[in-house]
Amino acid sequence: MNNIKLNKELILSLYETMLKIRLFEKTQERVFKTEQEGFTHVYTGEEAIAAGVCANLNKDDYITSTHRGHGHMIAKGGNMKKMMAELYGRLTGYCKGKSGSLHIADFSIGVLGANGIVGAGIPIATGAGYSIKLRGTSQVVACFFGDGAVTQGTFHEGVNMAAAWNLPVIYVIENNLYMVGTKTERVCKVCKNYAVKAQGYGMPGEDIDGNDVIEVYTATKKAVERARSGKGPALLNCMTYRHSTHFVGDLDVRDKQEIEYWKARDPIKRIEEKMLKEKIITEDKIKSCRDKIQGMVDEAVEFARKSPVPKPEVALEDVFVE
Ligand SMILES: Cc1ncc(C[n+]2csc(CCOP(=O)(O)OP(=O)(O)O)c2C)c(N)n1
Ligand SMILES: [Mg+2]
Repeated sequence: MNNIKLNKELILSLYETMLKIRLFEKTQERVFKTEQEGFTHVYTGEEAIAAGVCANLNKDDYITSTHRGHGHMIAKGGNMKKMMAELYGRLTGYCKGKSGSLHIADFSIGVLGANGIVGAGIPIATGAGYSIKLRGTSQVVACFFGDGAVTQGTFHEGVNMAAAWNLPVIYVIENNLYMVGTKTERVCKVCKNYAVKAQGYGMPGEDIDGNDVIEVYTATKKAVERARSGKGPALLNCMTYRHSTHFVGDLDVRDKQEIEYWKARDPIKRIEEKMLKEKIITEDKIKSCRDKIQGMVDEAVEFARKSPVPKPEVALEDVFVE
């Protein structure tokens, strides 16, 4: 765990964000298995990345997300009731129940959308960066994507343009070593140190421990300050691991020992241990924090369950913009 000193309030708020993501998804997984509501790809094990990155962003900064996007949405300030209702396919959901997990967006807090197409968020983030430059504001964009997306053409096109035009975009690789069941090392030689790619585009890049929320926060802070001051983009390669299968209900092809190795490095367990050691928190406070957040998630489930299902006649509404 990184030894950089952050203030107590900031560490506690990073912890709460991670817990919100964890408990939202753990609850949703249970709901899916018992009520068959909401097909999802969960982020469990990777929470430190969304929490550490988004803690550096303002409400009007943008993010682009992925198929594994609940963590990004929650960390950027998304509404858990509207998210849960969307997963339940209800009218009160973020997209009136028409999108499910894969297309949730909230432009009012800068979330330009989850995305079912691997790598598709990268050029969208570059475009948002260009709009910031044209409008002359000090906003930034955080662009989340997986290690698999780095091998897509959209990565080269999007990152190269942002570097050439000094656009304020932080490209954040959530490097969980896999793309579905394929180990990324089978298709890319530098996948464990993707920061080397940044040099080729002419931007700073850093390989970091993505399970250490303080390290993620600190590396992002540097990149965001640089981007806000007009110096252009940066690439952060965050090493992490997903605890669950690729999607909820999928088979796991990964080695059991490897899974155990990474579970022992769970980002939430690590920050709890650090906070206990440094007397930032007590065991009682951890419990009350968990209870409080679980209560919020349970309310979101109740809200979703009680919400109406959209009528078939509205299926084609909101599909096209005039
Ligand atoms: C362009 C495209 N190709 C293939 C897929 C099928 N697919 C969905 S998720 C995924 C793996 C993506 O791996 P990565 O980017 O590392 O994200 P992770 O699932 O590991 O978070 C693939 C191949 C897709 N959705 N889009
Ligand atoms: Mg991956």
